[in-house]
Amino acid sequence: MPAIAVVGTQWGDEGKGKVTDLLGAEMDFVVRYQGGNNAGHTVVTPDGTKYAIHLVPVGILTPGVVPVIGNGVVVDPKFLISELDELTAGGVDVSNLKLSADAHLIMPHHRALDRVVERYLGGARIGTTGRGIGPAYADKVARQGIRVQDLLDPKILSIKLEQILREKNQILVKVYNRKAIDPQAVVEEYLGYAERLKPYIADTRLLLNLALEEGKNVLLEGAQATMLDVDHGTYPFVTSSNPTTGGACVGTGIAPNKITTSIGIIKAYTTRVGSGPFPTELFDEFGEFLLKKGGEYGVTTGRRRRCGWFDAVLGRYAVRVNGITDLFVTKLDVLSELERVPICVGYEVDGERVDEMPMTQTDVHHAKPVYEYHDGWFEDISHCRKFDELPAAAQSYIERLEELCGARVSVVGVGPGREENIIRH
Ligand code: 2SA
Ligand code: GDP
Ligand code: MG
Repeated sequence: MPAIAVVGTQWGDEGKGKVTDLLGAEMDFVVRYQGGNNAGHTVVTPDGTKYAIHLVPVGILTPGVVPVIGNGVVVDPKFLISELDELTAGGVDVSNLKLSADAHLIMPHHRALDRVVERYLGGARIGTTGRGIGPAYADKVARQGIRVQDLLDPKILSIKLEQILREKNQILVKVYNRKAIDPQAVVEEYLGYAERLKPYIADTRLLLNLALEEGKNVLLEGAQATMLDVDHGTYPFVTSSNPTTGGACVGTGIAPNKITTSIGIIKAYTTRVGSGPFPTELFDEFGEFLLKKGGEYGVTTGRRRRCGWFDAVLGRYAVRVNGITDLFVTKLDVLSELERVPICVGYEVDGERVDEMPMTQTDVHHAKPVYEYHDGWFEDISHCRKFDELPAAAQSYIERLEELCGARVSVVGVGPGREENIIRH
């Protein structure tokens, strides 16, 4: 059995958590492959319990599934322990969790630098979650990272940290006027976390490959999304990892030819949290409508999400970049009660019509949406479970998205609950 990737197609918060949870029952392993506790995935279980999951895979909520934190994730150990404690207190069994020995750790200097750099950027800030994600990945690539396995060797941990903080403290104190961080205090703190995390540390690359060889089902759970990808997104207004399907290979050690299904989660409209270009963003009463009706507030930071109409240029781009085989459209229910529903089918860039994502960021910043207008529908569709139960206008809206994006829509979400879906394929 091959591996299945679930990826965000827009700027995140498409409802990946709900979809992963829905698929969880058929999976043996559910794996996070990038990002860290910047993610926020909401799951509403059939008994109405609402979970906000940040660092562990959503699959942890499904009994029998082995949840895995892959090598591509950056792990804040203090946060991980508190998330595990919270889940345990809520009756969730976390004992099966596997944590890659190769995953990098988020250290106190990463959190400090994330916040202070944002403040110094002023109007040019990225709007990060302040969790230390960017600085942790920067150190990983600069070969100055500290990995989960270093928690198992106190001597190495101490040597590495002393060396790294010699430089980072100069930056914190001299450039940003912050307090220096005491390496020995951090070593002690992290060795305490090591005691708690030891039972979970594993060679997840080997574990997952052996599982695939045995015909087990592996779900690769993306966090953030295509347009936040450090290579393929709206750089520099991106996160520091690769949420796209390619990142799932790098972030787990699973080869590309093992991933034969790539499910793209796409909201029936668009949202973005943080700074950066957003061609279909609305600043009028329709933007307010989507914000209120969609409950568009960040799960991690509580920030208000920017809202706009569906962008098919972006959808098509995501289908290509991720090799999406199936689209899962979420939140179609939010669009009920609109007279007409615009779809962005292309952009106008400095007076010129373009149909594909512009090559340069300057052009993306200048892109103005070209809309096609669809008839709306007024019915509450949250009870619909079959495609032909949807109002005709809602059906044709989905069919048009399918046509414009170039991938079939296999599932349509009509509410936040695990059951509130229309399964087509
Ligand atoms: P970072 O912290 O370095 O990853 O921030 C860089 C950019 O990536 C965006 N980003 C996100 N966008 C949407 N959802 C995310 N998760 C949370 C959620 C966000 C929240 O599920 O709601 O609560 O604010 C997420 N994580 C990172 C971020 O906004 C920056 O634009
Ligand atoms: P993720 O980061 O992609 O996992 O998404 P978030 O959990 O941050 O945000 C998605 C929000 O939409 C959550 O509050 C979900 O409960 C909710 N949601 C998911 N699918 C649907 C749907 O089909 N309809 C409605 N109304 N809400 C949904
Ligand atoms: Mg989210």
